Amino acid sequence: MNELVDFFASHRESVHMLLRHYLAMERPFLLQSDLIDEFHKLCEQGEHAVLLDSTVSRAMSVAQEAVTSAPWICVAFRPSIGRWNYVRFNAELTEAEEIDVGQFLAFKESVARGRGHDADPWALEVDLGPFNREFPRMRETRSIGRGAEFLNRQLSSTLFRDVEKGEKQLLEFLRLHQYDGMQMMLSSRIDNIETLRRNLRSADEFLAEQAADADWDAVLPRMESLGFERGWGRTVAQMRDTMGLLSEILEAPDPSILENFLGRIPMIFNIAILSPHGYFGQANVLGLPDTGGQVVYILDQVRALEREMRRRLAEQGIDIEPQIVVVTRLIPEAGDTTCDQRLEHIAGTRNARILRVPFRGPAGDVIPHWISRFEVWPYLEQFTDDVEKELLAELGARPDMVIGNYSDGNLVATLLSRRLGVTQCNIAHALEKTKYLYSDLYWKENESHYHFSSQFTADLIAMNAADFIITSTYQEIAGRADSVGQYESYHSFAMPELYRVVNGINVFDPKFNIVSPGADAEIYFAYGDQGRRLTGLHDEIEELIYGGPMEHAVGEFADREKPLLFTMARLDRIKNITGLVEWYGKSKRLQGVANLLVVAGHVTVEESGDAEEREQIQRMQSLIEEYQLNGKIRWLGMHLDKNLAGELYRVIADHGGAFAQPAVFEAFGLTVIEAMASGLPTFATRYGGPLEIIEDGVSGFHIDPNHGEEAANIMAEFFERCANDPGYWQLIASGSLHRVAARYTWDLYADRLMTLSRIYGFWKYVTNLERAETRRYLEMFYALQFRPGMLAMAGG
Ligand code: UDP
Ligand code: LCN
Repeated sequence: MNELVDFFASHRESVHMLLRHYLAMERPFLLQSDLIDEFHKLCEQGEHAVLLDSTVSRAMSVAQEAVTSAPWICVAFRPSIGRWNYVRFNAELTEAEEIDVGQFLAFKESVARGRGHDADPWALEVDLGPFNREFPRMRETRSIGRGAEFLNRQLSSTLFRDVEKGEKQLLEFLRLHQYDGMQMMLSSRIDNIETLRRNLRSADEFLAEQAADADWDAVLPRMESLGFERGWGRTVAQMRDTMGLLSEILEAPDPSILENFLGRIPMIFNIAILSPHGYFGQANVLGLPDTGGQVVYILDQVRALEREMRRRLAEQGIDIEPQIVVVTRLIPEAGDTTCDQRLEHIAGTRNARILRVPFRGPAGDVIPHWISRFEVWPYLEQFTDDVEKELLAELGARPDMVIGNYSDGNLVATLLSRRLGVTQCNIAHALEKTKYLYSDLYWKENESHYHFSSQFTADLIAMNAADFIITSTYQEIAGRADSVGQYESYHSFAMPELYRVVNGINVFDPKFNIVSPGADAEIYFAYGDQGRRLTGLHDEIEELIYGGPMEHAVGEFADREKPLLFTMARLDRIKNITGLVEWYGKSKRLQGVANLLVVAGHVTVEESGDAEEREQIQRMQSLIEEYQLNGKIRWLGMHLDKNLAGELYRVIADHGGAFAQPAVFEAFGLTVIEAMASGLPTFATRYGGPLEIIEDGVSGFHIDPNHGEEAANIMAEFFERCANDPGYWQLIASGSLHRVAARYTWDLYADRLMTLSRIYGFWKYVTNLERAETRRYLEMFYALQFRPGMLAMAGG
């Protein structure tokens, strides 16, 4: 940034013009696109062309936002992913100086509060940076989201730096593992490393003499006398292999050996998964308020995790049935869902179940009705107390890991894992902060509806308390070169009159790991996999698409020959289904080559209890009317069961159709991978997960929801090209199938998550004492900031 300050000094006149140009816009806040567009406009005026190809030009290309209050302009620069600098310019004196993030935020606050208001000099500054000073940090942007790999390298190089301490820690860790009173791995007979080394050698000599496929019982007496307990392997060959890994670690630790060894330790028998809000059920719930991909994700995750836990325990020779409990809210007024039942077995698993615990009011009364995810905060402490009791009774033991989902689940996971002393994993699904422009700065204006003061505080507490965080994509953590990541947006932000975050989370923290979800391979498989196709559903699907008037349907297709452009989502504003209908309505070209099939929400406002959905329904109706789309669009206001939805994607593929996901922002986008797994060419938003899921032009296409005309042209061009060259459709279809198979499967997910849980379990054990400072700070933040806000919300 010094370079910029120097350039500023030597080209005062041109820079002065640029600053005046920005001030002349008379907007207190300028976004990245405003800054760049205005910069180019100015450069087009010949005499300022000096700015092009200069330090200023390079700086403006990485400017993220500016705050103006004449004569001042403060600009936030993001020279590379996760790194920020701030510069304050004075347009009158043509001066520039670098400022720190706290000064930048204070300026932003004063501008947001309006002329005559200064930022509060006593505002609480939240800074978690100092607590992490002692902890290893990654430096390279390409390492972001690969925390476990980094930790393994770190652990293997530092574990034995202090040989005595490292060996002692490893030994104690290996003696820690028990299940229901049954000791595993090592017994107290081995109480020092020398004995461990010696006995590993003796065990290997002994095992070398045994049949390679003999099991633990066959070798038990000798192994126990050497201090080894169950858990090393199902067969003698596996036991020798695992012991070999440990010997190698003791000789000279290597990251991949450490990961391999830790991955085999029987540490995870019981898992609790927290997902309080919405309607969590297995049928009739998708599309209900606050109920979408998170439910699909968790149910698929549970099935995959149970399989993987069972496989790993069997490999280690342990005959224990793993248990997974998904904890959610019990809703007495549950409509035609099962959300009023306390316990429900999860289909496709042996043992996993949903445990529902009601929200209770201050007097202990059970809350009967659904509560928006923005309103749950006052109920979560009591919920945590109740969950703790019910969960322990249900499992008959402590869970070995708690996984939180979304802001509310992550907060409950934080409280629970602190009490129970177990590993905590966080999954955001979608962080609300980046969904709405200036949701932090103007939190007060939206507080009565969104309660972001509670939600963002809960997010900060949970993400800092978690032992590890898994995300579906890289961009979820750190964005891209030209866009800010969802987690990155928590690094620094201002909530005037509440607090100012100068270091909330660091994207270089090794707690971040990318573990992408999949699409249920039983349901979403390729259209060409004829033997598995659900042909029994074809008549129903034919009727849904091409039938005449029916309940919950609007419109009929006049020309059945055209391929279908299909979209399916909740009818939320952010999903932008109405945007797609509008682009389609405006594009005669697209109308000429494809029909539009929409599965979303309800077709009449009377059917909906959700204000936002009702507004979207009205908009759909008027767009269809305004653009006279009858004959070209069919809108099904119904929620399709997943088998039907799965077969529908394939039927559309049979007819050379495509899928569109036009969201204004999509955190990940399960429908995108479902469509791709069916072999359906997909056009999806470039804001959020789909930008990373799809390789543009290879496994689908990116569209920009802010440029509808261009998006419509991209789609029309695709259909036109396919009409001339059917091989092109096949090319994109097979690109999509390959992409999903390589990157987005639940088997890959479960394997990775199980490995991570062990690595972070070990890391937690090794660093537990040192993290006490962070924990205590977060507890204070919870007690002094979160609780009063939450109690005020409850009216108490
Ligand atoms: N879904 C469905 N039937 C419907 C609408 C949606 O089965 O009528 C499913 C869809 O297949 C996907 C999930 O709901 O599995 C939506 O997840 P996504 O991540 O796309 O969006 P979210 O709703 O979580 O924002
Ligand atoms: C929530 C969202 O908004 C989607 O983008 C995700 O796909 C879903 O959760 C599952 O993580």
